[in-house]
Amino acid sequence: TADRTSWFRQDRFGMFIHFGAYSNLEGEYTRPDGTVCRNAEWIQRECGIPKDAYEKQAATFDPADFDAKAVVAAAKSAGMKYIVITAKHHDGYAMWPTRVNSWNLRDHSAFDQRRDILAELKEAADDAGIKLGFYYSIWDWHDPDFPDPATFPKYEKRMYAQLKELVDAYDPALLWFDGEWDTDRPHNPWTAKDGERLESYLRGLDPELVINNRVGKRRVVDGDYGTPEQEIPDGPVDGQLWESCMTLNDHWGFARYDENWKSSTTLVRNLLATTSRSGNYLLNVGPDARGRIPEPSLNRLAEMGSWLRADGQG
Ligand code: FUL
Repeated sequence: TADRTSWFRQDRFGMFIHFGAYSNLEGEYTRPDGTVCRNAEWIQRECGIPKDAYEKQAATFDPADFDAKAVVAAAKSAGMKYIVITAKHHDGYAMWPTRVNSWNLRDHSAFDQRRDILAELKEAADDAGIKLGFYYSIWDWHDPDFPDPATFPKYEKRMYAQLKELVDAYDPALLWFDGEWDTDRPHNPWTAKDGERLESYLRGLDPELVINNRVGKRRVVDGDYGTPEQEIPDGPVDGQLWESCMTLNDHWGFARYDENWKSSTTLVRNLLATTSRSGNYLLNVGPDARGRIPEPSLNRLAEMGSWLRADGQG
């Protein structure tokens, strides 16, 4: 662990990116009866969008303005050293041209089929000396074999195949799992054993991978580090590495109505509180339907960076 996590312990400050088919709705779903339901990356489930309606809207997703260089520049401007982007969130939609199914940005969108935003991000990140990692949700609302323990192994096989694609094609520095928790409707069959098996599979593919604890059941033995969410703990728990992830406003995915931005003073204070307690800070941006990081987010990142540089820490 000591070796593979040395960059992670050093780098301290990263950018989280929540971007997926939900971004296309920009946080608002208009039901057939005209009423509007608001949410962000959970919109499909929380607003009860039928599967075919969600698929239909995803087919119009065209993030033509996604600019990997600009994203990396924004991260750099803040003093961030690594980026973790949602390769697949709970809706199961893959943001790279997976060969496992057609529920992905190349095969189910209005986006330029020649483009691959994860490849673009990897190249831009490499050029800038920034590490790239992927968020991957175990919980999957789209795969029909997910919820049923009897068919779960079929889903698991596809999940392993997708993760191998990600590791082989983009050589990520980190994998950020999520959706391992117990859920009802449908029940989440993921067990601690499943987590151990997946983790050792991934270690076999690439021993250098840094992996968060949600690969298993968030026990100290699961993965390399703990993942407090929207909070800054007092310090390490059981001597474990940790990374606090946090939103800039009140949502992870883009929500056009959410103006509740944290001030850059608060953000700098959070960053310092986290790092002074030996944690990492993973601060989130949610690009809009066109793939653009919102202006208020860009401004805050730049302000954080100029504060850090003026203080001689950048
Ligand atoms: C949570 C997810 O359910 C949220 O949508 C978000 O991705 C957050 C970072 O993790 O558990």
